[in-house]
Amino acid sequence: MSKKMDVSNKKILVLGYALTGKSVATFLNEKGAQVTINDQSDLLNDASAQQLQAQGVELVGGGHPLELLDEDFDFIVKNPGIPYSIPFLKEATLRGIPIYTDIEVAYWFSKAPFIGVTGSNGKTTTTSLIYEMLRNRSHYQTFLGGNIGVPILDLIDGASKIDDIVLELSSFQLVGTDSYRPGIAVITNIYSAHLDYHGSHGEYVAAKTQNIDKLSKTDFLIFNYYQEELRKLVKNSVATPIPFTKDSPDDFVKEHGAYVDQQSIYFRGEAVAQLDHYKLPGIHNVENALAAVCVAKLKEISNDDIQAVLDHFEGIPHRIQHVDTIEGRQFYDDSKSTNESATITALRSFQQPIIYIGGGLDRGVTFDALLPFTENVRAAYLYGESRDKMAAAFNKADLDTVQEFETLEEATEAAYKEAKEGEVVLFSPGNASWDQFKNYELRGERFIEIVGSLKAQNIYQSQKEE
Ligand code: UMA
Repeated sequence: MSKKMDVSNKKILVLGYALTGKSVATFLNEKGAQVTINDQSDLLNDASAQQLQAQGVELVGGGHPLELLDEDFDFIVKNPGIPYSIPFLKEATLRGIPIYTDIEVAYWFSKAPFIGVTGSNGKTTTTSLIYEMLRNRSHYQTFLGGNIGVPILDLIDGASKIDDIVLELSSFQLVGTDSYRPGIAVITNIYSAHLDYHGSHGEYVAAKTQNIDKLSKTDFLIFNYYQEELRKLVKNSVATPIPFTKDSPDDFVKEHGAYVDQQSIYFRGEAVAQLDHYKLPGIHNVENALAAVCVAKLKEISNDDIQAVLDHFEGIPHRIQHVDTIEGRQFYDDSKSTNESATITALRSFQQPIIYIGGGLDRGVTFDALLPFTENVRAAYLYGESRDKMAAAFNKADLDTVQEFETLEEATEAAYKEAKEGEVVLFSPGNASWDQFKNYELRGERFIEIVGSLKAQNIYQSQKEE
């Protein structure tokens, strides 16, 4: 599938020097391009940037001077997080300089085909499930990368044409592609997200789905069947449609796609696997499993191997992850939730009463968006910078109690004491971690530790004895 582009002697600007920029600059430099790196931050103290400079790469740090564009670049490869609205990129667009992301560059060079997973929610889980289902094949290797945290250009030189690269793709990454075409495209779902970056829902949907018209007849398009917007787009594609649905399937889904009947997953009419031991909560995780099964069946993975993954997959660390069940109370860590939309997904995942813990960096959000999803929330324990704003929202719902604390430790202890048998204690902060933690991983690990030490205190036993 490789559409090899000769970049030797091309003049290329790598915009942004975080994970992606490092990988792009290193890759293109090795391929003989004339690379310039430009980042808003000072690159002087970055050892890897200095190393690249020693190999002939030009460094421009501390801002994006418009004069840099006079240097006649053939194209720009930007880090996905940099918005198109910055003056530098507006000017580059006006001058007609192509702006790509690393995904497009990878497509030019990769010998291995891509399985590209995108959508508003469930991308990381679906990508990981697919990877787990494919990775143990004896004659083929499977690679995992993209938005999940591994830049794709770090992978492609190791992958041959019989291998597969499973990619989680954000709208930020897709909007910078042109010829990129996955052999299997998966769209988990489309809701409104990242409107600050893309401008409007229409532009966001266009970014997520712009590759649909690039697919050819030999490609597959796996999609959430009962999403009207998606169905319309899929109708215009020549790729083979593979629908999946958590709802009752019509004849088209039964014949061509995946669905659930009485805890069994069916693909094209065949019972493939059971969900009895599947640990991920919520109906959205059933959809993620369905999408992954579609890919696995297309790749001829055995039903036994699919079942083994569904039975043992523990979920993504810190993403609605089961921590422990203590005296009938279930504890979940969703520290990866850094915004309202992720917390909404978490709240919708449980039918049991929820003792909610949240809070974190104050970004001025009101949290009213959570209100329609508080039906199962019995009590809320809020901490950190955003606790007042969150409390103001939760006080509008009909909860038994809403309490505020300074730290995660205090909030968790109070929530722990409040929880009754049969209830879920859900830590889904809904805010970035940076007011009290270095990142969401450390925040989640701290939550798990706190739950562990409260368990050791045997509080529920003493409550029973009182
Ligand atoms: N920068 C500028 N000028 C600006 C703004 C930023 O020079 O005006 C520079 C910053 O100084 C920094 C770099 O650009 O050096 C930041 O780039 P980035 O945010 O794209 O960071 P990366 O480390 O390259 O991470 C990206 C993805 N991040 C985003 O899309 C925001 C990572 O996804 C991804 O794992 C990684 O590439 C590898 O593919 C993270 C993410 O949050 C997990 N994704 C969003 C999400 O999932 O919602 C889309």
